[in-house]
Amino acid sequence: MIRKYTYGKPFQTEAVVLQQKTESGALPYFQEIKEDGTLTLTYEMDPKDVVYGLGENVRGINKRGWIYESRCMDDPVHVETCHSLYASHNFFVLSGKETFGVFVDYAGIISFDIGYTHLNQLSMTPQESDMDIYIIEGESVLDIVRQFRELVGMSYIPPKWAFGYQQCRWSYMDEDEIREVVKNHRENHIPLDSVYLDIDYMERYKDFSINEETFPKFPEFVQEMKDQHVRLVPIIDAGVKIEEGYDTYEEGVKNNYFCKNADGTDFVAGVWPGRVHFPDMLNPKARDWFGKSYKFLLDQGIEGFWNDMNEPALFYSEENLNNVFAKLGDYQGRNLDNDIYNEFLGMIHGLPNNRDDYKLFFHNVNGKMVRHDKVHNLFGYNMTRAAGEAFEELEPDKRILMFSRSSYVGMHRYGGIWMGDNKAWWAHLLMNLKMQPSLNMMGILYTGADIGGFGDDTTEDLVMRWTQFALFSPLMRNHAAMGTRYQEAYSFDNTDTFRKIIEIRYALVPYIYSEYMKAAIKNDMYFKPLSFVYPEDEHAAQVEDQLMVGESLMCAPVYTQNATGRYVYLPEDMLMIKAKGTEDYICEKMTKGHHYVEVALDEMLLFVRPGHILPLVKPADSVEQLDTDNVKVIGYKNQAASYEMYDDNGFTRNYDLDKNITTIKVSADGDVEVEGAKTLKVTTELY
Ligand code: MIG
Repeated sequence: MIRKYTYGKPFQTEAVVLQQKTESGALPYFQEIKEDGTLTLTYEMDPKDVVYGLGENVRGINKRGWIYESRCMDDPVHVETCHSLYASHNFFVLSGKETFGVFVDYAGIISFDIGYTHLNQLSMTPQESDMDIYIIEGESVLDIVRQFRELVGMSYIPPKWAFGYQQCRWSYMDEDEIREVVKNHRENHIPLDSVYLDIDYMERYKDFSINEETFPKFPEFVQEMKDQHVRLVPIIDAGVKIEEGYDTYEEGVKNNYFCKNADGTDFVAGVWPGRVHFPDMLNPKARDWFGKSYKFLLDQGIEGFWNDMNEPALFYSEENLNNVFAKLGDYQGRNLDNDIYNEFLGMIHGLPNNRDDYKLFFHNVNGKMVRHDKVHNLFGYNMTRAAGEAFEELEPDKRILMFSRSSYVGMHRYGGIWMGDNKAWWAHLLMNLKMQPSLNMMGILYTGADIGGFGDDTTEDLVMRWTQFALFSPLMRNHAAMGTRYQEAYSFDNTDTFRKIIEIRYALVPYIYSEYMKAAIKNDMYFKPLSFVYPEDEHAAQVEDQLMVGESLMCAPVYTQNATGRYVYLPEDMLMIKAKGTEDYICEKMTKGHHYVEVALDEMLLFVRPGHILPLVKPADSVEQLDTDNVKVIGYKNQAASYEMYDDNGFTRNYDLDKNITTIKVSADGDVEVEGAKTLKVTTELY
């Protein structure tokens, strides 16, 4: 059951697709406190209550014990005391003495204090009290999540090739460097489906342009890569370079498609290309125009994009920069003692992503000027929506890969996200795991973090362990920042080990794809905390380093350096697969409870649930080359089980569950029956 409560006059975010009527009574569960015009809603938690959700944030699967703030931020140093990352995901479920879900549909800045100020108090404080709050009740946490997902609409579905392994690096400078990356994968038979184009493919960082010196024959190059089953995925940045004669800039100025200053002139910020204007993503006409601009690349054979810097990140606003320059001279010749030095530094450090700068510009929403800071969290969402809506028109019969850095609830209908600029830290491998189910709760299913870590120099063992976990993620992309150590799968001594790990991903692609499609179509989660599947098991709620992956699997990665094993908790008897590769693994039946399992650096663990089977295929160099008609299933002897495999052509938009399901049934005697869409050849391996 969903009930909606309205405070003040909320900005219509269009996060919700199933419109609800506002209730007349008071908001249940919460107490309202008003102090100095600020509204705070509080709830007294039971010490045992668990809080799930809030999407992209630091800390645990259980969000208790910290204060989170929805304020989309470009912050490349995600230490555990950060309050905000790139997104605003104001949905959580409190589970315990009372169980209910809360979605605060609010475009501005809001904080969620979940046991920070007071251990057992949850409180929500919006910047201004104009918001819709949805209270959701249901039979279980998962049921509440499903209702929420129905409320906000179906998740985005990428093309099937986007379930392959993908390689990115900020500093692949030209065609030849990319050819080399592809060659190194192909020669080593490390599967690969795409290579990303970071900002250097553009001409002076101009959106919808191509550097003709480094990519002289772009459409031919795109085709050359496609002939090798590799897609190129260019980046699109939020800021449009100010440059006379540049069409995107000139069209934007002429039609008033850019965000404005209070005086009606176009707002100027600094980002990659230097001085830029921000397209007014909240203005429907500007959105339509910006989205249609992707056509420039679609026409050259591009089938996927990633949207960056759309918090929006700014290096500086021109206004603040001028102020800083005006003041700089005052410091010259002065004795910079502690206080003055800090003031001086603070001025410079205060230039990027300055909170006050977000108050300087305005959006034109159907004729009304809205100050940016009041709708700050909707920018990235609407940039991706711009593209998503345009793709529906420009490519009605084709799925286009799209994911974004910044997001708000509702953006999951148009694309996925990657988890932004993480670091080559072991802690961020674990953070990656914990964020997955929280993001799935928001409807963001196509997601993953930069494998190996984006910032700082990585190590071979970290990339290995990370790849062993990330091979379960729908978005599986290795990415690193300019200036850091190279971390492609062939860059280290043990290329064979990397190949074997990535091959496991390809053996799993039919399973991962099936589970993704079923989750998207049925508003389910692909990654779940153990407690969502085993709500009666008190210990399951304690487990924050294992996840359920679709219906058949549980994963338990090693995320500690130099560890040669780990503790695993099994909420029921399971079949453990300890794998070095698709031809090199052992299976062992294990009993419910705690275990210590040895896991060498080149090994990883998968657990198959009883009553379930795991379908596998032979790996190939790319998703397109997989033979999905010959399937091996791993399961239990003397147990009847079945699996619904989803398959389709992988690129059209008619996702028909009934038509595309093939059911594989294994009887207690081990007999196999295949029914439905496809004729499969199935072999079994039962334990
Ligand atoms: O300020 O385009 O998160 O993935 O490589 C850095 C360069 C801008 C941030 C993205 C990252 C990307 C980088 N971008």
